[in-house]
Amino acid sequence: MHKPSACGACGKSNRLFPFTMAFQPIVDLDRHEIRGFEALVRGPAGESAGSILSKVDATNIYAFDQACRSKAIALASQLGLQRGLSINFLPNAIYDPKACLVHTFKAASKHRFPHHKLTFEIVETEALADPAHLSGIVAEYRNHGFKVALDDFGTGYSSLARLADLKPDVIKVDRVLTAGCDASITRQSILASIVGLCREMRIEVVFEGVETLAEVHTLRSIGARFMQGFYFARPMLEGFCSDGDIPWPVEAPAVEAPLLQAPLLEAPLLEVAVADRPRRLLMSHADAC
Ligand SMILES: [Ca+2]
Repeated sequence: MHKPSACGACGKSNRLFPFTMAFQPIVDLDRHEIRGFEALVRGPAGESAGSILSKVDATNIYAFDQACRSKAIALASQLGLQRGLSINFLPNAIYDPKACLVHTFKAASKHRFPHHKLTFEIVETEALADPAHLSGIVAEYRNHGFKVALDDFGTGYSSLARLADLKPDVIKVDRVLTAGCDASITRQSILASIVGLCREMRIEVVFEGVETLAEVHTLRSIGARFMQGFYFARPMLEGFCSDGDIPWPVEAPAVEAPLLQAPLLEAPLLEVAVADRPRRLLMSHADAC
């Protein structure tokens, strides 16, 4: 990874290409309300993230990453967002936490965006040469009252070791685990253990890439509360959907489970019949509390 020779090099990068943001809701299934929105980069006319990210290289990654954070905050503020805002960032695009994040902090202050409503999602696309560097970034965000999320949990570099090292406020479970979970006992066991683990660690869990009602019901049966995905809403270019736009599933009242006193996997998750899975998994979960 190319590194600038000194902090401030982000401002000397090549002139950036135009881009904007789309916003996809993260929903709260307990309250039937939108928890917040994730800002996703798009072209000015709604072009895909891939078409924009293909223009990012070693000469402009610092400026682009910084501009993304500032753009998301400015746009969300101009659009009158009252809910939370999640912003992706690449830890390798941060050269010096204190110097590189100052523009983000200024953007939040300028737009009077409450720090506690901002969550920064750590996206690791390559191995970090210095894991302590990431810890420094997380610490700097926390010092300013922001939340930190571990993105794409369950894939690549977003591992249990990273969870232990960073102790984020939120983890976002990747679609590789949620996709087809209704038909996979193995996935249900893994997801249930993630829910239990994060409950013990007081970490919020968001399940990404939820696309079907069957996945929603299965995730609810193992105690999932926050979800994101095409089932609920697609990203909206420079706009926000409302609570009334979400197809809230009809379901039994949610169980407010206290912290687990025993490992969730001690519950007989693998012994229940597939046809009876949602009810039995919920009972197993409650029994374990
Ligand atoms: Ca993300």
